[in-house]
Amino acid sequence: MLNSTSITELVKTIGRSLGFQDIGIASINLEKAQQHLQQWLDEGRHGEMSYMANHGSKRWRPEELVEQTRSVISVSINYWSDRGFDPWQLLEDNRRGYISRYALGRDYHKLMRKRLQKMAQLIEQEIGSFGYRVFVDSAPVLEKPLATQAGIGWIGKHTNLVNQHSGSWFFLGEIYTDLPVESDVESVDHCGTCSRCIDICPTAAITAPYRLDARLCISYLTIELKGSIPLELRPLIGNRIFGCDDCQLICPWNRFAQASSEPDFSPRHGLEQPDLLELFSWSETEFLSKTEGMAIRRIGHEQWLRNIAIALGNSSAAGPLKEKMIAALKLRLPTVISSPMVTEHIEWALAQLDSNPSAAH
Ligand code: B12
Ligand code: SF4
Repeated sequence: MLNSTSITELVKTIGRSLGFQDIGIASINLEKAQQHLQQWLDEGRHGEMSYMANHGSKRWRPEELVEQTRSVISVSINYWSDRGFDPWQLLEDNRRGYISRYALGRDYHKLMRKRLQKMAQLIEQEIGSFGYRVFVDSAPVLEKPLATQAGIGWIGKHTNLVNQHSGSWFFLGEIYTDLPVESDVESVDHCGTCSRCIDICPTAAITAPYRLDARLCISYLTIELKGSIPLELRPLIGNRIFGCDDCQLICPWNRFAQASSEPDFSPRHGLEQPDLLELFSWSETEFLSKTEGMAIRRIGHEQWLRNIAIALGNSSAAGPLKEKMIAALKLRLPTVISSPMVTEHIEWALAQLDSNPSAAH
């Protein structure tokens, strides 16, 4: 058996050969993160994401989630690529919707899980059998604190993990192991006095540095929230129809973002600057087939229509475009009458367009 340092080197070499950008070893003491998580839950900031409160101490005690765990291999994979246009302009576009960058390509969960599995097998080939389990997002795992402890980056004021050399456009994944390997040095916070993410957030969801009220975050509202979106937040959502990137787009560290080399993360079906009316016209069958293999599919057709209705209602389109939007919204009413939730959002959008002074009849 190799010694601890050699295993660490081996793990990193194998990880890099599989296309992970950063690989580190985390210690499994998550006491500080547990306190913050507990406070966040006590304040109800997780909203309807009840899974964040379930599973008890398994989330902060890796050895309770997977017995015998002694260390965690944490990895990151970049998903960013230049869209070839200014995202801020798209956010102001009356006709188009904004889908967050992470969701434009193939759903990362499957891709990363498979690759982590492969990584563990390759390590086994070199050092012999060991105990492990791989995770990406779905299990009760504190991915960001683990990645910080593995030296991959620090939790920024917007609460995303930031890396000094590559910014924050990356996903995280883990291998829980029973290997007795030494941990990497924990990353240091480099946010300094910058508060651009806090200032830019459309809904003031970052209530203080490092503190996010998920109930206000557009990512939560458009993806996680299943029911009606609170009335007072709808105008602030603008044309963001799936997730939100504003706090990352403004972050100075993303000047260093490296384009992803994963063809699977390339944008699909022209969804990087989609036409709202076209998306709104998709039948459920079209929605399911066009979003196959993508994270967007998880929200289902009803939530999809709900989100686009809000974007249409927020458009300041005038003249024929406004008329087309009104017609499209009205056309949907009889067909979605079985969904009071969507109907209510369409009625809200029609009222918004009607009261919009810049939009002439
Ligand atoms: C729940 C969740 C959400 C929720 C809540 C987000 C959140 N900040 O918790 C919602 C739906 C809003 C969300 C949105 C997004 N998410 Co998300 N989400 C998660 C999930 C499942 C759990 C995160 C968690 O543990 N939250 C618990 C709270 C307590 O943690 P926290 O807010 O980060 O707070 C930490 C610190 O800020 C600090 N802290 C808290 N309070 C205080 C107070 C003080 C004084 C101090 C100093 C520190 C401090 O300690 C806390 C614990 O470490 C993870 C996957 C996973 N299993 O880890 C993905 C994950 C975090 N999401 C991810 C992504 C990509 C996103 C989006 C960018 C998607 C998008 N474009 O729309 C947005 C980003 C929004 C944002 N600004 O964070 C990636 C992030 C990758 C990265 N580079 O960081 C993850 C890691 C998934 C993955 N496998 O890649 N997400
Ligand atoms: S993702 Fe958008 S809404 Fe959520 S904290 Fe960042 S800027 Fe605010």
